[in-house]
Amino acid sequence: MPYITPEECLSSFSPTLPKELRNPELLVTIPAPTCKACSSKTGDQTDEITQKILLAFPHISKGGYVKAVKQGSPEHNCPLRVGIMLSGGPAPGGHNVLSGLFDGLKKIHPDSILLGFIEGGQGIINQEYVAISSEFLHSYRNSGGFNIISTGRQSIVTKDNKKKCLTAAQNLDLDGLVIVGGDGSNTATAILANYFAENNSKTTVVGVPKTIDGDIHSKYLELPFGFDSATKFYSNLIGNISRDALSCQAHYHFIKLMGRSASHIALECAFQTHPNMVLIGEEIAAKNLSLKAIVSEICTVIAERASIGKYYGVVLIPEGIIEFIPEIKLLIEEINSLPTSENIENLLSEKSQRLLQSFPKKVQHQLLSDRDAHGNVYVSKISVDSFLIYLVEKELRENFKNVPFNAVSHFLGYEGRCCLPSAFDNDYGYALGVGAAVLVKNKNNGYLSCIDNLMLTPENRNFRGVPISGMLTLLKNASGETIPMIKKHLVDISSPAFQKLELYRKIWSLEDSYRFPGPLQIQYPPETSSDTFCPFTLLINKLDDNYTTKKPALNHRCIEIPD
Ligand code: FBP
Repeated sequence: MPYITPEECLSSFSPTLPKELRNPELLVTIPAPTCKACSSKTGDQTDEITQKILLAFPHISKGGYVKAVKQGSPEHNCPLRVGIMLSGGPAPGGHNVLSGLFDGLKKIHPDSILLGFIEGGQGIINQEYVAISSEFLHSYRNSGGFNIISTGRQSIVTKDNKKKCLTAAQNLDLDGLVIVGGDGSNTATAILANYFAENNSKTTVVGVPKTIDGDIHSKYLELPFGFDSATKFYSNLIGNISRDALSCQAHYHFIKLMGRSASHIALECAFQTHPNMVLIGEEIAAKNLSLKAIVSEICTVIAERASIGKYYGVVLIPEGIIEFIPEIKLLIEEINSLPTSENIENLLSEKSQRLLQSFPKKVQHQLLSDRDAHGNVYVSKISVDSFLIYLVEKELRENFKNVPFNAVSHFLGYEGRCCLPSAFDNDYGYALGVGAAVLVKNKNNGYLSCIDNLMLTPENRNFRGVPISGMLTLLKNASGETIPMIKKHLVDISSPAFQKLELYRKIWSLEDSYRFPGPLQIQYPPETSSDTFCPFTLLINKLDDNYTTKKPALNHRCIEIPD
């Protein structure tokens, strides 16, 4: 077999579009007929939150879900000028969002122009951009990362920055602005869309759902792009580590997995690799498990394994877990409420001071000194993996008759969010990009490009435009103000996926049922079937009819009626 270079491999992959999105030049968006609540959105919605959101977003709250049908005639299409910005952490599949948007716009009219804003929000505020050409795009197609135009976390919705974005859109004569991001960025998409409309701007603002964390979810939005590749990439590494654990039989591997808050990544990687233990933040919160209880549970498994001659194992730990542990959550809230100062520990309550002093010096420092962009404790920087090792060692020494324990810590993070995209994310990202072009063409301001039925093969999936205003709810922001925001979608512990984990966990803890998924591939495996290419958690939840009909849209207020 001839050797194929990675570059040849990337350029040989040609994304498959859903049938519904082929010929974007002919597509018009029409209301998707199944959503009763959305079609009468301004009329009969009485709940207080909805009313407040309607009031806050009067210019973008009137439309319901849309789908695309072939009705237009290409000769009436005008060239479109569209800007795109990438926001927040990178996610595999992002370059294909740009590719899909570019190709979609060119099909709508060959003279359409795509401008890529450099470094996310900063680029639009400062009007720094690059005009995307076919040649420029070529080497980025199907590749990972966001390096084509890079990304940033600059807010675009402060009073000043909204104005600057509007000026940029006017100066550059934009018909559309596409924002690729997660819960925070898409909240910003809605705010900007409303602001642009209020100021009679011709620019249609649309969003694309992204984040490896998997924590943005709505009706017709089963997953953001990036989650599938990152979890497959991490699972390959976890499989390798498990193989080493089994080979040497000498170490416990504590593996911290990226994912700011929700534990979706850990849950999916557990199904992919069958570790001996996996902690789920949402479960800890629901069961109100203290740090002591968590440590004691881990020690019990280690002692049980030791009793059958096993002194090794694999433990998965979501990086966001720290915020779900009740007493640490309170401590963090207390630290966040205090102004940053040198002697902040002296300002804490006595209980919090005692708790803090029981932690290793490194963790104390991380809690007190590392702050994120909002001035809050930088939760994702805390080395929860070595912290747990420290506590487990101590507990085994003091209460488990000194069971032998030799641990190694790992952090799987940045390398996964910029890995090679899976075929799933390359198809998905490309379709989301074409969908965004269709939404701009049809002036669906404040909409999110969504692809539904992700467990089907790519050609059979469905395109939907989802009004972002319908995804908003009232939440407290970092400064304690209650404002409309998209709520992070957490692991639902009543979901079939979590129930399945509960069932298998006991077996995995003692038996070594490790799974070794191997390296991530850009092509689908031969004999493609959905159970080999789409995330297991999605598949398990979707296959349970009861669950999907009862909980079609967590956090979403729209009620669907059958056709
Ligand atoms: P997004 O939600 O912006 O996609 O970011 C995801 C993420 O990769 C998290 O998993 C992680 O906690 C965080 O970004 C790390 O952020 P930073 O780039 O600031 O270190």
